[in-house]
Amino acid sequence: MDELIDEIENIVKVCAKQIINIKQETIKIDNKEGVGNIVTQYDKKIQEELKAELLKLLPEANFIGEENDYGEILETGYTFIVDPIDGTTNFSRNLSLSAISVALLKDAEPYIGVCYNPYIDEMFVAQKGKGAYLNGESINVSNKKLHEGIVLTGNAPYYADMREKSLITLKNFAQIASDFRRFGSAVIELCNIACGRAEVYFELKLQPWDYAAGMLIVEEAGGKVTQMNGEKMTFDKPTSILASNNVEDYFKYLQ
Ligand code: 2AM
Ligand code: CA
Repeated sequence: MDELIDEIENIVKVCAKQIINIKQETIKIDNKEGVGNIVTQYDKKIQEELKAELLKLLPEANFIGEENDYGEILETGYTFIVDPIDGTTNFSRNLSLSAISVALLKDAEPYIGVCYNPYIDEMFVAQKGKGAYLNGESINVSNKKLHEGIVLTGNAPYYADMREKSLITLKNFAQIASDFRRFGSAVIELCNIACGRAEVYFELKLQPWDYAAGMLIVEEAGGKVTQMNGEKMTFDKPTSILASNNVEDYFKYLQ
């Protein structure tokens, strides 16, 4: 594995300490565009710290971060795509279900993914073609079929016009699956697919920083990640997502 992974892991772990150490009452919430789209001073602070340290590692890289830091994706060279706190709503409500996500694209394709859930000290990493790992142990998607499996869902609550379709899609899956869960962090949902804790995850609309790292971890763990229409994921604009253990054709459960 590229030693860049160890260096990125160390940067992420240091930045993540403040997520679990903050005093809930110090959180200041601002609203962004859309319904329920919030940001705290910690999202911005952690993004600035991550950016400073990651660009020391790769000064020639471009940087894209959820909190208003939108560089270009380099067609040739490195581009970081970072979500400083994925699951901001969970973070603001002390639900202990958030993660830091750092993707490093090489020539506009995912090359390294690092996702860290500091609440339970779970560090998921992957490098293109080199497999996926959880705290150093190799991981694989499950081999369960949907009827004995768990569906993870995002219901894109931020986009009122998608709510009905999200719930109908969840119903289509939930009528077959053994059960469903909703963690409120695309990164945590994707990493749970990668290590075989659940079988399929869908969300009607996510931003590239929500999935750029987690999708590589799922793919390197033997899973499949596409848009809900089967097309390749995009990194320059938001898209829907269907991530699975690739054990069956899950498209048949979609609208
Ligand atoms: P965030 O917490 O970093 O914003 C939950 O459904 C998932 O949706 C989370 O990963 C959340 O990321 C993401 N998400 C995507 N678009 C969002 C939006 N407009 N508002 C809030 N969360 C959004
Ligand atoms: Ca975020």
